[in-house]
Amino acid sequence: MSEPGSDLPPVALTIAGLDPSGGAGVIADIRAFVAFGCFPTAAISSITFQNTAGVFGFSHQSAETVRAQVLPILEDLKVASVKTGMLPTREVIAEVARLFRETNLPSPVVDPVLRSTSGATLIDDDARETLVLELFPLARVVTPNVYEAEHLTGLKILDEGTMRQAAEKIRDSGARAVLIKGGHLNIQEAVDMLDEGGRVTTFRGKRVAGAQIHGAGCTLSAAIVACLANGMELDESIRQSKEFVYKLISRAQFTENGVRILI
Ligand code: PXL
Repeated sequence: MSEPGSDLPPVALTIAGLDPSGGAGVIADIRAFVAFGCFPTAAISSITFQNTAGVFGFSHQSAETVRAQVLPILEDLKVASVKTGMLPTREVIAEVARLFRETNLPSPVVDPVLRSTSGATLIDDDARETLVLELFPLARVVTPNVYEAEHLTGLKILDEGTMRQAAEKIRDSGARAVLIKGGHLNIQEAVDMLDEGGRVTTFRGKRVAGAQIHGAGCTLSAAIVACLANGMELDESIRQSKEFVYKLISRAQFTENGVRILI
């Protein structure tokens, strides 16, 4: 007989916000995990009240309720790969960092979520510094989009040169590796840039013209987590995840509010 648990698919964990309308946050993460054959687990950092038109409120979780969600998972399942998404407050960020330091969770993919596609702020102003100081040094890779990279660095990102500078600056603030998701950049291709300890790799893909797509950033980061859980290297995980997101974006559909979502 095989060891208990050894026949399970690779287990992926997301610690992130709930978008009940399904496009972003943990629901998007879980869909990506399942698409890559992972067993999905999730701890909710905040229940948001939103749809693609806007965010109408939140019920943030406390440090205790985040911890109380994560620990029983770890007692039961061997988590192969983890992602953090929306972490709304200083206390939640500090608790998540503590969980990474005190348990055998693998280094997370940290998606530094600052605001929703609809423009709502998803993190307290006084929590950004905690995210950088406490969580970036523990990350396998930090995955900001262009907006987030600009806010984290104070740089204006217009092209691949400024993307590279921003990636280096974020790495200087303590992250081992940084992937800037360039899908929002108004250039011909969808360019993502990985700076891993100073080694820069550029990933190029076709760009689908048009409006921003709710949840695309979460989905890319979650797909990377799933690929890492399957034992792929980081570069290969990014390549496969980009391909996956491109396919989803090319068949995205509009909601009643005229915003595109991945289906
Ligand atoms: O896409 C960023 C994001 C992350 N997490 C939650 C969100 C959003 C965007 O709306 O709602 C919960």
